[in-house]
Amino acid sequence: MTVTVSVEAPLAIVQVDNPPVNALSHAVREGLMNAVREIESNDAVKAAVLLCKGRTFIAGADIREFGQPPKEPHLPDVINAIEACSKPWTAAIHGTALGGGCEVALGCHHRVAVPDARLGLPEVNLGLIPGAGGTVRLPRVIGVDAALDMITSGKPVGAQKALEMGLVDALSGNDDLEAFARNHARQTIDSSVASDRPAFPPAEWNDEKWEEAIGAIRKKARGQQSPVEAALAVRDACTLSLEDAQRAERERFVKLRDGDQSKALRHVFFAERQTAKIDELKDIAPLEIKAAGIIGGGTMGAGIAASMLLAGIPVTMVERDDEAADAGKGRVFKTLEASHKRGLISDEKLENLKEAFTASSDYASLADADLVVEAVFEDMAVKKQVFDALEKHCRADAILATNTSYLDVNEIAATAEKPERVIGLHFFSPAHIMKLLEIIRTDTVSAETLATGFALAKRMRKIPVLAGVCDGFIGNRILASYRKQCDYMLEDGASPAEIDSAMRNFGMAMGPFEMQDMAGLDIGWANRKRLAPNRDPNERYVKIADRLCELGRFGQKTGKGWYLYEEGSRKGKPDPDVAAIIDEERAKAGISPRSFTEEEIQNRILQAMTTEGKNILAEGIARTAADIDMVMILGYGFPRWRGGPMFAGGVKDQ
Ligand code: T1G
Ligand code: NAD
Repeated sequence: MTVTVSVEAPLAIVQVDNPPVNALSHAVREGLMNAVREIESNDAVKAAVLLCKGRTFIAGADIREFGQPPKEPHLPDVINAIEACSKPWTAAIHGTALGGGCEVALGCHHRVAVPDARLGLPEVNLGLIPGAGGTVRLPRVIGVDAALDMITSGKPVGAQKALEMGLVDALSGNDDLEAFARNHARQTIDSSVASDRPAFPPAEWNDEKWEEAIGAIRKKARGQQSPVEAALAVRDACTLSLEDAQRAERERFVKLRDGDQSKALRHVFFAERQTAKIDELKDIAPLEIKAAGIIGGGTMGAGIAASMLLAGIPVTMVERDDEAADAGKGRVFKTLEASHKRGLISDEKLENLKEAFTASSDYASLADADLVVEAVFEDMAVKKQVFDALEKHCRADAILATNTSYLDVNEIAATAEKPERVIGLHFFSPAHIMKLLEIIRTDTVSAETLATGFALAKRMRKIPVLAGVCDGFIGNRILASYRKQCDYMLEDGASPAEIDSAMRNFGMAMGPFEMQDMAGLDIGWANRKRLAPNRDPNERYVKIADRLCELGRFGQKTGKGWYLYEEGSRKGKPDPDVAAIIDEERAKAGISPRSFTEEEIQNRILQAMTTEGKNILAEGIARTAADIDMVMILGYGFPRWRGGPMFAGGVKDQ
């Protein structure tokens, strides 16, 4: 039974048991509605406790049901019935009371929680809004400002903060939630437990304040509808009757649920959880990573080291010489100190992490490392030298990984005496923040090595995506394909600013030219030079980017790239010198420039991504279209609410 009621007069204990997260499936909704009827009709029952078995309180509606015709009882009706019950209900919360779970708790008359519980309304992350009274009840419980922030950001709050906000009435101990909730419920029988609530509706929230708040939310949403709809629903809660506000909320919810953005975001929710489910690895035991090594303390080496330290893995860094080792250590410590400054780690934790890190130029210091990642120059000869040194100094069973962006990992593995332990671990910059990790499988890698890569990703709270060996793996290969389209449109008549603006309006975090200026034009230049000997002479080649690189215009780091960066400003300005170079190249190619619409720019780029993605799938470089979507969303700023280039391009896995 997914919902049971046990009467222990004067209490009734209502228990939900629907693994894995007690989602509000049809059976749960029906069970709760029956529980209300049973409690209402039993005179011996004076109060109720609602608790859940397993690891969490109700974590929301069952997202898997959204594609199917909704079945009664609908959640709003269940919650209204709980709230209308003449006997007070106390919700006993552990784990994560999210979405519909938080709304059920809000329908209860009282809420208690364990200290490490979290409560939230994350529906906006699924392209939805709370659809069962959350936008109407939450502002009445914690006030409009706090409710607006929780609902439009989708961010949960911890139990202590929830207590301070008035969202929960009391905190139990870590292990006595049920007993604590029973006792709290008994106290509610004579309604001796009162909850003070903020004045509602709040006088200060006038039309002007709403306009300002909604405008700010719309700007931040960058084209996603749900945060704006959520804000409008909260405004309805303040301006309409309770009944009308609930009706309006439901209408907004249904419209969003059946819309493209929510379908895309629900696709991403499940896609994110499938990338690590590799059938061939499910029975393979990964190697335990007790200590790691990093070769190279530059941008990536330092970022990966910091990310590993934050995941509790001690790190030994090796650089070319002691001076470079010190510089690498400085970058690692600077990253850890930044996390400390933002309150993510305590003073003590910061010291412990620093003690778990050493840097030197001595490869012998890697003798105990279980896994080593090299992040040295993107140069095959240098990487091969490093792997030679690793084979000499590391344990025979240590895993040797390369962070190369483009180079052939099979070629690197072929130099190793034990190629089965060589793998690609392609982190993204900044490595301690970006969640994407492309795990590159060579022709010779062992299942244990692969399984260890996935276990490392989970421990570092990264989203791993399995990729085969090719130029650029999945993400950089798709990036190269749509950058070509950008260069063609540039030479045909578009400007960098027009293309960047079109892609920002598409929902990308940054346009392709702004992105190059941030990452550095030299990386792409080095790749074009590397690929030049094998380039198809019949393929159109645009020289504009090379012209800029030949002038040393590498982007923000040189103050000039596609744009001009005055005195350290990160916001670039169009540069007439770049326009002149573009005009020269058009003239050489005999091109009369034409204009491009924003839609044409967006379609050309999306189509390039989807086409390259199909090639990557056909070649077996990626397992699924959903994996490709996750790479482009997590690594390249593709808007989540469009589902990824494959989903947006109509390519779905069977
Ligand atoms: N519905 C269906 N399946 C769900 C689910 C849900 N709400 N939440 C999780 N799962 C599955 C998930 O796919 C995975 O399955 C397994 O549970 C473990 O999840 C009316 C309309 C709760 C914090 O957005 O945030 O309520 O892969 O790997 O890391 O207004 O799951 O094992 O087969 O993520 O410990 C609102 C979504 C819904 C919460 C647990 N609720 N879930 O994290 O485990 S909309 C949410 C989460 C709604 C109301 C509206 C997390 C978690 P499988 P997991 P975890
Ligand atoms: P970087 O130039 O910032 O750092 C490279 C470091 O390697 C330098 O500190 C250098 O001193 C050190 N090094 C060189 N040879 C060495 C050797 N023999 N032994 C020990 N240390 C040595 O480069 P980066 O941006 O950190 O890139 C490193 C690798 O990561 C490259 O393969 C690059 O393609 C890849 N990568 C870079 C990014 C990025 O955005 N920068 C993203 C993903 C992957």
